[in-house]
Amino acid sequence: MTPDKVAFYRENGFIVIEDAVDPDTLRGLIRETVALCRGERGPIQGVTPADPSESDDDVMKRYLCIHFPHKLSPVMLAALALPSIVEVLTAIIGPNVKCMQSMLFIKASGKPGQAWHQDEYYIPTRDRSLTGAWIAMDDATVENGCLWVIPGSHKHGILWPQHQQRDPRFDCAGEATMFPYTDEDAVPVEVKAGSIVFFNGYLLHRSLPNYARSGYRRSLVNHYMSAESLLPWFISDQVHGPVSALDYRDIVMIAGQDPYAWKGIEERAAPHVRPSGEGGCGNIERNAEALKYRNMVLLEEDHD
Ligand SMILES: O=C(O)CCC(=O)C(=O)O
Repeated sequence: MTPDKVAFYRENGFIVIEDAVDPDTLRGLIRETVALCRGERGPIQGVTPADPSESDDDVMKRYLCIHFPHKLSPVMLAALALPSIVEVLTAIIGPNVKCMQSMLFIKASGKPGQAWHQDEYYIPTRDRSLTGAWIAMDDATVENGCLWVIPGSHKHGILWPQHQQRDPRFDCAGEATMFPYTDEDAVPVEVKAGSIVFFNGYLLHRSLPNYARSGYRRSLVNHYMSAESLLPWFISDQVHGPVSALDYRDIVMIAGQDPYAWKGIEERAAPHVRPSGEGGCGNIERNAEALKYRNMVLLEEDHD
């Protein structure tokens, strides 16, 4: 990470580092993706263990995204702290860095994208250190549903209100609204397999469906922040005690010292499949309490 790369990141809110993952590691991540989807690494809420007669393709096509794969897979756990990731994050966050989340996108042909959003909306670091590392396991293209970002949109430091959208191009996650940009301000982030896209938690970004006729757009996305800051994070509609609510401690240190090591580590997040929306977004209504907590409003059918 040269000073001009850091400056580019600060200005634009993202940076692509090419060849950040070596081919062996990449092959290992792809093998592990298959094993997780087959249910071979342990139970994942929403994953049906595969029958030996089912092909890897048939099994991977079932899932859009698995949250917290590092909880079950030592390979995904090791990928949180790849040398290239540590180098970049210590340059843009600081010497002490913790990870609180991983997400494994499989996104087979035909699977939806995710609407405009800011990751800080979901993971409230509030110290503006939240950084995603989006590891491309396949070449990511406009056709197969790469990331799109609005360069510089992180600079406002504003969390734009989210509403629940029902656009069939997107999964069930909410959509940011009221921001002063249009789709024309967005740029696609097409990258080769083995590249990592680092992006700021306030950066507006989205992805479109995988429109390719076949294949996947697999990526492992990990989230990090400064270890000095507390993380008052509720996950979904789970209810936690007062101490947990003040500081989410289901973390993995990837660089430096943990100033709060004395608190220990808690098991809070469980691996689960993200609802893709293809069978409807029934979870949205079920999670009404969680939506209320996040001040998210359900979009009325006749809403413009
Ligand atoms: O990879 C995608 O399709 C969406 C990823 C994303 O928006 C995120 O990691 O916040």
